[in-house]
Amino acid sequence: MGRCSLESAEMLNLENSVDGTLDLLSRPDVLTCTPWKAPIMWEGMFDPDRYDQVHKKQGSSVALTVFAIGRYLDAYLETFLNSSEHHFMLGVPVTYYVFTDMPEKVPNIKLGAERSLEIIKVERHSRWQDISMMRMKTISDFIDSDIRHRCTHVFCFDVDQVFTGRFGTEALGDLVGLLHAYYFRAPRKFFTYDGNPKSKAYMETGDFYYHAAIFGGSWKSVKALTETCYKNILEDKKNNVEALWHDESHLNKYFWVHKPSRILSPEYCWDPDIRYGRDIRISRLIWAPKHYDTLRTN
Ligand code: 5GW
Ligand code: MN
Repeated sequence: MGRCSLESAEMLNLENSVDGTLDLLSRPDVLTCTPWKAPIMWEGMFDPDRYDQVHKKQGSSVALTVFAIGRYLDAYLETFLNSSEHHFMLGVPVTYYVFTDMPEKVPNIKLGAERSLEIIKVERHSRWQDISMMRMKTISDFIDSDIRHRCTHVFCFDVDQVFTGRFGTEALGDLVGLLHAYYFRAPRKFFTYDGNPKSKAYMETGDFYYHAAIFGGSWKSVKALTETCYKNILEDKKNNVEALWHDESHLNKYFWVHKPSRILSPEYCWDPDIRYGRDIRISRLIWAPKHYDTLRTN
């Protein structure tokens, strides 16, 4: 990873006045801005309290969407939500949207002030690839019918993860992507984009390899992202193709065409099995252990 080519934060595309206070040179070990002048958020670059103050004043509010279908509910949901109560967007109002096929099994979580939880029943798709991909349609529909009336921003999460540090308002932006922990140190030729020209997710090259376990932004931008990805997934189905990494391939294509306005470093979604290195100064969220043998039986 090279240095940011910008001398100071004022040359960034500022989404928010407080972005002008980012210290892009405080992390010479990693890339802190993209060629299109969006910040890449690393520990040490920002003042968390300043971000909280500004977002409180602006009246930002966040929807967190998460799916817990079948065995993933018992395996992960309670730990995910409890840890989120300690670390996710503590400065602003949060609404959890839990999508599940078993509403009665959602655990009772003690929520902080200005935090609430909605449970939405969804059908269970029999193929796991469809469980993952069809999240795009469900989120898109729900932003239209509910979220856009109640929240300024939306963040979409995999459930098989645990918050371990601040995941705060510094992550809020118009269109937000996450650098995949396995690829951020790798050269572009190793990125596993979809390589089949018949798929709508096909791309020859890209900027970064983004991880589909977390994406977010303003409700409008997340609506556009999820709707487009869903339409492209459907088009692929019509043509009898499936992208290499399913929804993640479509997300990567979307971010190639529509550049994120803000990017989260892998500190925001780290796999503790990877060698840490000095570049990872904090893990704000970690991958939970995967039990594919018992969880992926369909
Ligand atoms: C089940 C088997 C194989 C793959 C996914 C599932 C599955 C996913 C499921 O049975 N129930 C479920 O709720 N999911 C949701 O989709 C979870 O929110 C999960 O975090 C997300 C993506 O699936 P993952 O986490 O297994 O995918 P990877 O890319 O993290 O391995
Ligand atoms: Mn996952």
